Amino acid sequence: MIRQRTERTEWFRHDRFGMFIHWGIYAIPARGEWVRSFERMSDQDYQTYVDEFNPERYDPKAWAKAAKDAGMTYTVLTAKHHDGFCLFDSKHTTYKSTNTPCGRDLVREFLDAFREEGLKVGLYFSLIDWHHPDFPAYGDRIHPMRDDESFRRDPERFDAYLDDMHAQVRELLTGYGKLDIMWFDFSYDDMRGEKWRATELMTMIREFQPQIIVDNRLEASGEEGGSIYSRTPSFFSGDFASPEQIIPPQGITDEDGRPIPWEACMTLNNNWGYAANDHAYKSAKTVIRKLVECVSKNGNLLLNVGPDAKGEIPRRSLSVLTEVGAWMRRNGESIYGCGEAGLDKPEWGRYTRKGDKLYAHIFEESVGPVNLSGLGGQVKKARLLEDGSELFVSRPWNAKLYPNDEFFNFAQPEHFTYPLPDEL
Ligand code: FHN
Repeated sequence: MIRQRTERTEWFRHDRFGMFIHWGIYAIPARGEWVRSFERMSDQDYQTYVDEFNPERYDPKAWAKAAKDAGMTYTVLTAKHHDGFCLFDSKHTTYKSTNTPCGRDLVREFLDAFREEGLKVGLYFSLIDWHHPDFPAYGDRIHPMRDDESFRRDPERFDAYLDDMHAQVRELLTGYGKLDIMWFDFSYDDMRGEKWRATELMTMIREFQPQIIVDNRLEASGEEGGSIYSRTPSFFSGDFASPEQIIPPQGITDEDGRPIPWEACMTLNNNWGYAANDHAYKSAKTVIRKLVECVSKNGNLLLNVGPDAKGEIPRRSLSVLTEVGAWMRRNGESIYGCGEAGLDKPEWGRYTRKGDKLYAHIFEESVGPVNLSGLGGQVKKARLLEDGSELFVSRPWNAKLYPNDEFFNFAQPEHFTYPLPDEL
């Protein structure tokens, strides 16, 4: 299990930076992807949006170029979110993009465009389906719109739901070419593991797409074998962990301390789906620092965009991605294929490492030289990634990194204010 997981995730642990795309009918109300649930919309209310869905400016090639220019190397699109609306031409529902004025299989066009741009492709698939007649309500926390008292949890009906859910996953696995990621979302309360018939689902996935990597959100309740964090992960525990909106303090390991592949998924503003009035965008600097932090802890960053009802990525998102891309073009070698440095976090920023190359990401404007604590004589030379210029590393026991002009002054003998140790 763990060996295969390590092999399957090799490209994932190298690529480090991906684009998450939450897109669907909810882009029309433009109040986030949970709008139907939070505003207790009935099927009829929501149908208004379905009937008018026609993203005439949808250009997945432009999306793919924006992702690539940002330095992203893989992407995950919501093929179906909790509202049950399929962005693909599923034969198991009429609730799909090909049944709207749009008339297009949006997933197929997305996959073609991103593969053509050389990015790896993944699909997000919701285990929850607010539209399916056989998906039961679970209190008012998850699906308040199902207030119908007569609706109850009925094993036969839920099995019928699972048959359709599995059939749609099979459609995606067998009808859309090679996929790199299957991103399930989400288990909750007692709805996890075999309640989704997870072994059957994962068996199908491994049969049709043996190379694909799967997130850990099928989860597992104790008796079904362990989660991805356990020393005995279950067959459906997944290939990578998927912390959301947070970066784990120390990275992620299992019970025996073995590193687990992981990616932090994060929004650029405060919503996954398009929200017209959410202007609280992260700056490019914040995104870069979060990406560096993820990599410094052996993780990835899956950064989300929420395209609008016309099919365009919001301009604010694009401007942040453009700035991040400019940084990645000059500094990407400190991200791709890198991981933790095995050193304490320095006070001025973070380290990432690739083999015998150490990358010092200096976040804080440091007064004077940067203390490469504990590195002493280990550093042979230093270069600024931005322009390749030489940086100087002093050779006392606690090496310091100097911008070249400053060190040049320091190097004069009278500046040595302490005896150098005999051995270096
Ligand atoms: O409910 C979803 C939410 O809409 C979004 O898709 C995030 C992304 O990881 N996952 C769930 C919340 O945990």
